[in-house]
Amino acid sequence: MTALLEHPARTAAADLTLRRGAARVLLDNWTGTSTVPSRTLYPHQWSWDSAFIAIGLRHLSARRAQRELESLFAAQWGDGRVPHIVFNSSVPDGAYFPSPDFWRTSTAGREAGAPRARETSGIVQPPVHALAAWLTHRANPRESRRRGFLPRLYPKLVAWHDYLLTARDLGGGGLTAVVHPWEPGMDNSPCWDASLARVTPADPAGFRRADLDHGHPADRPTDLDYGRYVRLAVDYRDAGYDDRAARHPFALEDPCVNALLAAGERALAEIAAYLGEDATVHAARADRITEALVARLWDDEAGVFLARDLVGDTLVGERSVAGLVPLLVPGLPDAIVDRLVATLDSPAFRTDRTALVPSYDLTGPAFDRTRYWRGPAWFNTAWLIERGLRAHGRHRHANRIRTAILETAGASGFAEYVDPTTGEGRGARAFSWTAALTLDLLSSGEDHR
Ligand code: 9WN
Repeated sequence: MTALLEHPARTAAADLTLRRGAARVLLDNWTGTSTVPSRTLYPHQWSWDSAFIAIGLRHLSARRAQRELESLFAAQWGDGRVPHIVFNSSVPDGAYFPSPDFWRTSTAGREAGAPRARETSGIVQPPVHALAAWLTHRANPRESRRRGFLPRLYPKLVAWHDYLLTARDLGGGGLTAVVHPWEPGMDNSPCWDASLARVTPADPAGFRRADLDHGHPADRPTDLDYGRYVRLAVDYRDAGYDDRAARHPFALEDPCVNALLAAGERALAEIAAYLGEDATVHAARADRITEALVARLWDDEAGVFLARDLVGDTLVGERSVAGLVPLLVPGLPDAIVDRLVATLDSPAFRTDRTALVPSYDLTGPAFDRTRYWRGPAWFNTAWLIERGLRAHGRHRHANRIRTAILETAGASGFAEYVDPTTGEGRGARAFSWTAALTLDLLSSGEDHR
């Protein structure tokens, strides 16, 4: 295991090299209107990737960061949803699965208000966008004002959160639900195993995975899981992506998604105040989501927030990094913050010794140090936890994670994720959010951002 605390302090020259490397990745992955997560594995625009990318890009070009978010929201649906993928029509269909001819949103999603002139997916990803918009604005308020960035984006962000808190409050408890494992952004987390087991997989002969052309089968989700992802997406599509008509056999409240929504409402309150709009509605919403998060998803014995399976109305007893992300929420009770910090240091996550924060409990029955969201450590979740720790004044822990991100990002060639026990890079390299968040930490230093 990497003993990160024993590493010498970074030098200015090392930081400059890292900054240049991160900038290079973002420049290479820019398409002219947005940034692909990876040139090989993910050749389109992804929703939460774009938000993390904007957070880093703002340090290179505030204008480009604004465009990153604007291009995503240009594909927003009439019902307020922001699709998890916006397809680039010049990329061949076979380059990524599922492709536009699978989702068929411009026809199947018509009633729900899918754009007619753009092809997108029909599901969503975590709402990091209001936070990204506010940080992007703050990077260069003059340029933001000149381009009318926030006045144009604010109503779209409000419609997006409205969709999540109305059409997607499937449990009726004031939280938003995910209806597909791709929605929380942690595709094959063990947290979904029991819920997914209820889903009959689609026939593997009916589709061809493109991810295995670039990713190693030992790192990626299994064929069985893919069959279930396809089944859920096909059924949602056949219900017209209508949340009232769809059956939603997979429906869970995820702590990371809801923490981001609470943090997003806080960011909307800042944006509203800046624009002279009513900020109190957003602050009140943030409070309500925070209360519901604690009431519905906190598990004191587990020491983390857990996902709630809405089909059986039970908490899922698997500890994952998603349950630590609520550290990001400003109004969290102190006792819960203390408990989460203790969990970070416990044998389950060992952030005193591991590289970054493992995506799943190191001592859990499904732990796998290489397979995607079943153990590997990701840079976006580490960045969110670093930010949360700092906001709660836990600077020693925040510094440790910051150091781990900076050390590991450069050494792994800006990997998509790393083996949490060694820090060795896995998945795609030159991965955009890894580069963007590295750049953000280098540019923002250890101060509160
Ligand atoms: C499916 C793009 C996305 C990330 C997700 C990550 C992975 C896609 C895939 O890549 O998901 O959306 O094909 O595996 O799990 O978090 O947004 O980087």
